[in-house]
Amino acid sequence: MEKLGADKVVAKLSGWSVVDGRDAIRKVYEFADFNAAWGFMSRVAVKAEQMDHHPEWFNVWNKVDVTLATHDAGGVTELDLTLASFMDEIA
Ligand code: H2B
Repeated sequence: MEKLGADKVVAKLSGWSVVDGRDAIRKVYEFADFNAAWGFMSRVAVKAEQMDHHPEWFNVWNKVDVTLATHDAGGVTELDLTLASFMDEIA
């Protein structure tokens, strides 16, 4: 899969930033409580399985810290843009 690059992809999104020293994008989502955060993660998990494209993420109570990159490509691709857009849509 062709690398688009983190810079180009964050320009098309809102609230995402380029990870320091790596071709990857990151966003921290904040929800009302753990239940809302976990609901979000559950829906993203189903989508990730369908896409065979999985987030790197870290959850503490109502926060979900997400990093996206395409490991096979060694950088940010269309798959990351698609998954990030899905996350923004349902958050
Ligand atoms: N997720 C992400 N983020 N990048 C990948 O390159 C990737 C993946 N590859 N999920 C898939 C699964 C690969 O590891 C398996 C073997 O298809």
